[in-house]
Amino acid sequence: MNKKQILIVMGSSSDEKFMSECAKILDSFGIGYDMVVSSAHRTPQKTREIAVKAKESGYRVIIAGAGGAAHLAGVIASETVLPVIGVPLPSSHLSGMDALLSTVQMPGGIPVATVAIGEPGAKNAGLLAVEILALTDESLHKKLLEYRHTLAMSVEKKK
Ligand code: RP5
Repeated sequence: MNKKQILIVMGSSSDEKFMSECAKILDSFGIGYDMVVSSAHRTPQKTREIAVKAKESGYRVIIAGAGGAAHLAGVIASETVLPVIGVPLPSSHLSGMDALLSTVQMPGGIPVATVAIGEPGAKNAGLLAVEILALTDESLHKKLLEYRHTLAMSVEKKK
């Protein structure tokens, strides 16, 4: 059984500069993950297989980041009932508004938890995935509370 609980999928290797923020968060919480490149448009069969096999591979949450006409998160969500978090990326001339609308506007029945555009979204996708895992992991829950405390302290120091 795969011990890596999170699967990060990116539409292109050019998305890594954004999605690395997600990986940093998972690293900081000691969560195992795999990061793969697969496109909803350029490699649709591969994307479908990844989504179909994700549960039996041991993943518990999928994070999908893509730019432009970003169907990656929605396509993956259509093939699995694992929670899917979509990260719209600003890789096009429309600065991510296209990806935001493509990712967030899912029809009723197939949810994608869509976060903010770009690096903050990638970071929050990682944190949201940790929060989902923490529902059944008390030590992870405590680490999240510590993270929030540290965050609040860093804001106070900047006053
Ligand atoms: C999307 O098109 C990818 O997710 C990426 O954000 C964008 C551009 O991809 P490249 O042309 O840089 O490979 O599918």
